[in-house]
Amino acid sequence: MSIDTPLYDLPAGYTHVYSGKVRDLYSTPDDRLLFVASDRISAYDWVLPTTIPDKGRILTQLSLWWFKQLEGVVPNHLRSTSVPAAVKGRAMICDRLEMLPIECVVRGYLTGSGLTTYLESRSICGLGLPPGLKDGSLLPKTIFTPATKAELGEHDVNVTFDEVMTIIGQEEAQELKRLSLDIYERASEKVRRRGLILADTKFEFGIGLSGKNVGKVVLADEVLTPDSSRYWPLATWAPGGPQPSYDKQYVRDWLTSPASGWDRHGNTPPPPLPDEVVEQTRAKYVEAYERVTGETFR
Ligand code: Q0Q
Repeated sequence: MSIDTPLYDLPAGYTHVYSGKVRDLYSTPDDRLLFVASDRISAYDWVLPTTIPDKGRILTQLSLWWFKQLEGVVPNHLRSTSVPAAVKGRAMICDRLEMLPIECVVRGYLTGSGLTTYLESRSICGLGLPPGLKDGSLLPKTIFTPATKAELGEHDVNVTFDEVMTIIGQEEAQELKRLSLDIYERASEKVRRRGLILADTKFEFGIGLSGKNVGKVVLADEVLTPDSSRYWPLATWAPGGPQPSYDKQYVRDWLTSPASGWDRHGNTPPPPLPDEVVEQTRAKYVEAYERVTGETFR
């Protein structure tokens, strides 16, 4: 997929702005943004050559469900779901915000890059943590661990809260932290009742440029999806080793099995996924949607 290949057959007036690993952004004829969730899937920092049918639609519907759950808690950038036919169900029309250059990561459990940093320094983003924590450990308290956004393909860089205040100012830094922790706690409690752990998540915020949200901190991007969050089944939670990824474990297991013939530590792109791995992975995304929302995915 070369960068100038049209991704979707959109009407005149929609202009491609940016593509991430699995999401695509367009400007609209009325100068808003069309936020599209593709069926692409990434693993081990690669975008796989095989897509997962309905992944974009499932994750968009989950974001929409969370935006509704968070009404009254935090303003959001969602403007409309009346999108072009080519991206029906997998896209949102969003207000254009002045994006804040901070990845607002909230962690209730220790894993991933947070675990790596903890093992090196027994701290994350300047926040000291007790000794003896393991992969998957519940943290003594939920922590806000911000990062600055990296270029496509690079990893975000952890920063301290003081650095966030220096970058965006004290008032907005404090609001990002307050909102991020509040949203995480509400979501974590809600999904735990459904037998899921929300281990960590990443929010993006911007400043409203018009209308009722002008000057306010506004929740942007996707929200609390399996792409921006780690969800674990509560029943199988066992600190001391890697917890199974709710949605990508089949993909990760196959890619690292002899069956794929792929070396994740090499520089060759991963091979196409077998049909059964695609089907199992789609089913996990549907299951995640239905467990979180309590609604049937249609
Ligand atoms: C904006 N992104 C992320 C992205 C690739 C999204 C710019 N409401 C907004 C948003 C949002 N969301 C953005 N800019 C202004 N107003 C979001 C990183 C990247 C595809 C989709 N980039």
